Amino acid sequence: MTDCLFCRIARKEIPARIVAETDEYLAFHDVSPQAPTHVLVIPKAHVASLDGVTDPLVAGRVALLAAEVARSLGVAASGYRVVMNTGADGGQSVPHLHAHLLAGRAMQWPPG
Ligand code: DGP
Repeated sequence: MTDCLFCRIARKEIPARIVAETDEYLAFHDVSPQAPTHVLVIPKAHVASLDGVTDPLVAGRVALLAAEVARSLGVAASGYRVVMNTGADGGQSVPHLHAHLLAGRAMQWPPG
């Protein structure tokens, strides 16, 4: 999708601090970190949210790339949270599927 913010990051039209990349997926630091480690994982192909995902591989690849990034950044042993905000009530502000990898501090529950 031409004007989508994360599509533009995927095409390298907007700079981002990339931490991992494959042909089809990208992981980059969130511009507004909510934890000492806050990375976003996206498919490069546009899909608006988890609600629009039809291929289970897409959700699986996003989740497993988040786990791989957690290991590569050295936060897997202490633990982390992976979140996909979905839709308005889910708190999603960017309509391109993304998983938040949050780590580096103890997370609270319920998340609010
Ligand atoms: P959500 O609210 O779940 O849709 O999360 C969107 C996240 O995207 C939010 O944590 C801030 C982040 N974000 C927004 N604009 C940019 C940007 O231009 N660059 C980067 N790296 N992150 C962004």
